Amino acid sequence: MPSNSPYCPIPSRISLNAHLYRAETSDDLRHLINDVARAAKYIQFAIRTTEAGLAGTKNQFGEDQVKLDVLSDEIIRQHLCESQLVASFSSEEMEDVIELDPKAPYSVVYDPLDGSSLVDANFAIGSIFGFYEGKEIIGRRPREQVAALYVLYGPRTLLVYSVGKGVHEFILNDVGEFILLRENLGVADKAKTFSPGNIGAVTDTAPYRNMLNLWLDEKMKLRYSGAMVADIHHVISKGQGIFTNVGGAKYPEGKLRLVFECGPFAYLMEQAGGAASDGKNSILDVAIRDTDQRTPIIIGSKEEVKRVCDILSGKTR
Ligand code: AFP
Repeated sequence: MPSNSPYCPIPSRISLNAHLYRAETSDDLRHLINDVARAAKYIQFAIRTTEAGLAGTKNQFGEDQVKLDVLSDEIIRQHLCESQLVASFSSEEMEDVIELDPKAPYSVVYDPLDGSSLVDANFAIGSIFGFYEGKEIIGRRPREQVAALYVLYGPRTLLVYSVGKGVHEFILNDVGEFILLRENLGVADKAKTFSPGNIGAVTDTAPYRNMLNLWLDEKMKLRYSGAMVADIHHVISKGQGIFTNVGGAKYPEGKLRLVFECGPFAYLMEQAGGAASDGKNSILDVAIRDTDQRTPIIIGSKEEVKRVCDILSGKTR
């Protein structure tokens, strides 16, 4: 961050580091977020240059790992270890919470490559991170996060972060720096687009089918890519919308994980003025019992989140 000295030129762009500094983020958290952002640059390079095949291994949930899942996880772990600021971390690609240095200030939860099954289709995919103070992750609630961010690898590479002072968007420029694109992104109360995940649940969950019919009858626009990170970014970027992934017979709690996906996005969405619910409570208030924990999620424009919760619970039709 340039000082007030007349010898420091007024910058023509605001870097992620300068923005974090202006937001009076603690030095430790600023360094850690910068380290994570650096990891994301290596991941976006790997996505462009690595063959998109299967790794021949499975993750803790028994899902096939693509090579890029494994590589992205390694890149992030390397940066977390080098930061010396991480007490423990938990990755969607690994079993258990891993303790690094119990005296270090933060714990990090992350999904290294959300939407990795879409790599071969060349759809937008991303990395998702949540940050907690201290070394415990189990027993916490996502509301205790002190920061969350995601990086979206699409035609452009974007980073969207919050440290509890609004939601801000950065673009990776040609010299490899994240520079400010838009500040204080906001999400309106009413939705015009819908993004319905786990849609197979309509076959055995009548209220979800009712909800879908309403969206179609009201001529709301469908915007669904199959990568939560891209679909939620659509809501945050356009400033309105609703994303759902609710339970049915096959996935009673929906498909998405509280710790790595729903928690960080709920933090960002509430910071943007939207809401995130599991159908009854804010996702931010759901206690983390297990890294494997899934939760239904209804997230986006506040009024629409409430309407979906009311319809799914049978309160209204
Ligand atoms: P992958 O990381 O295996 O591609 O899964 C992506 C994801 O977890 C999430 O990003 C999507 O919202 C969800 O799966 C899509 O699932 P359905 O559309 O099948 O419900």
